Amino acid sequence: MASKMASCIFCKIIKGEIPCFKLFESDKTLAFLDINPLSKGHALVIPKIHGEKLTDIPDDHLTEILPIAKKLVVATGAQEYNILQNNGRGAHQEVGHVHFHMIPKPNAQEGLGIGWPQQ
Ligand code: DGP
Repeated sequence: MASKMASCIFCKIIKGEIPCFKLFESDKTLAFLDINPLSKGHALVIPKIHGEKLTDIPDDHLTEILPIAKKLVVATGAQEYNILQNNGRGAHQEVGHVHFHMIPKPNAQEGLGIGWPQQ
């Protein structure tokens, strides 16, 4: 586990070793813009504790995730959006640290950026 954490991109983002456009942070949760967005405002919400799949993460490290995803949806003004979470290579997971995508639909973003902190 320790070696996986050392090489984990999202653990490096959490530690501030790799920059990100931060949207929310607490002791257990981080949200930031996806580097390869499917639409403007595409964000990732992650538990700070390292785990590859959802089943690796203790329940008490997941409690903020969906409420934060909801807040980000509201901040974008999007009326249509996807919340997506991939587990395993065969399920299109590229980064081996649990993350929830919040993907606003491209045609519903008039409010994008309002209320979001600058990096
Ligand atoms: P998934 O296929 O569900 O594992 O999605 C991984 C996402 O992570 C993908 O949309 C791109 C994003 N991503 C990968 N590396 C970085 C990074 O260094 N910074 C940021 N902000 N996002 C990243």
